[in-house]
Amino acid sequence: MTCTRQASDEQIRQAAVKVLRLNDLGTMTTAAPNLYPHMWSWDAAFVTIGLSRVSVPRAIQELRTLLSAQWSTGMIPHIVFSDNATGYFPGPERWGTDSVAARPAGVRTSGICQPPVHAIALRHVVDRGRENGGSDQSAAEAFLEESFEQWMAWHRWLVDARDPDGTGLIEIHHGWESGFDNSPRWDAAYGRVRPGRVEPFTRRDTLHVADAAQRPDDAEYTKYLWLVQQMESVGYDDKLVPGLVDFRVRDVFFSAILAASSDGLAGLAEEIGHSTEAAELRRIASRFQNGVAATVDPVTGLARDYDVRAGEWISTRTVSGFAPLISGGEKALLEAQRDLLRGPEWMGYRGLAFALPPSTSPGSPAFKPRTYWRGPVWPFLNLLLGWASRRNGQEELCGELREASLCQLSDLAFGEYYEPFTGEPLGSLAQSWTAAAALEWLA
Ligand code: 9YW
Repeated sequence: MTCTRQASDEQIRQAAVKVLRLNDLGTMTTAAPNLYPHMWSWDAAFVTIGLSRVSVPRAIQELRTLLSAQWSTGMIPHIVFSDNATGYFPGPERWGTDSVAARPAGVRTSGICQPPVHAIALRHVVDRGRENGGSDQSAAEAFLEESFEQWMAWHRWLVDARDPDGTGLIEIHHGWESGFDNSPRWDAAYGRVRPGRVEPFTRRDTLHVADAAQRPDDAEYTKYLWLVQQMESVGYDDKLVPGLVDFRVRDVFFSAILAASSDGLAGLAEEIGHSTEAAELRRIASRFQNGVAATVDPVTGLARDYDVRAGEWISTRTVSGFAPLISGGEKALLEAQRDLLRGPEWMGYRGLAFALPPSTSPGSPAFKPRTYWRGPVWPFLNLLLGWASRRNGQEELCGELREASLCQLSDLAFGEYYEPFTGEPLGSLAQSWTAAAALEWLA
């Protein structure tokens, strides 16, 4: 598919830098100007990747701010609240985390986590530092030394608290932990959630988008808050939550990211002489890589999540089915996945505005082209797929994702997500991780 860009590389670069500047509060970049006025954990990792192309010290600061919110358990919370805590619902009061002892003093956070993309971002920071040399290099290398144990604690917490039985898959307790909030992946699991009495609430997300129908509906939102209430009732205690929470799913995409990040962190560990930790991280990487590979549906070729409470595989056709491309694995599996991704159900679906994978396959009955995680294309995910395909030696796929992404992002809107067939930017505009993805693609 050929595509005509609406702006030059330099115009895209300048506009993307402007978005990151606009959303920069000094020591944290908000995920979006109005809709998300705080730091989100996995957004921060992508933002770091983009920032490292502009300023290595500022990129380091982003990760440092995130780490300042790490709980003593090792968990990195999914939201680090800025002082403007009123700008988003649910804020820290609703999360009830102020009384949790594991939370570091002076930082307000949510009580759950998001996919661990951070070590991949750290690798980018170190590489950019070394390319630039001088003070960038020394700052990046010093940060690696200084922060290493904290990343290690994060990966160990995930393994111990979220996969105590050694399945090779990470268990999540809220759709928000997946980062794919209302994806049809979670419909059956949410279908079994029966909320008790939920404290009254007023949403704010629907105030900031043109069309509320693009967002999760109120019934979905009530369930999201019910799960928060359940976890909050036991102070987010890792030992107690699994026994009481109504949502327990092994998330294949999250697990794949843990595999990829652990492998990346192992490489960094070796470079600074932490060989014991490097070996531990390689074991984690291979355990989760195997866990991911074992979920692949022999009929569809897509990886699957597993609903722990129902004892069922989840076979909805979403982009998370390409988890093996992220975790890495055997050549035959990676080739089959690549072919599927490029095929007629995904990047090659007839009529797409850009040859980029929709979050849910348009061939799936669950597909909704304008609704959040139910169909739209998410640009940051394409960057992650591109990064992984290059690591996998699949240069051609990476090139195709790059070309189509830059064409999409040349509208300079930096949408949160895009309608797959019209190419219309939806959700928030000037979304930070979308701008960051553009900067990295341009490099
Ligand atoms: C919410 C910030 C976050 C992302 C999630 C995405 C959305 C909204 O926005 O969540 O209210 O939590 O689903 O992946 O981190 O960009």
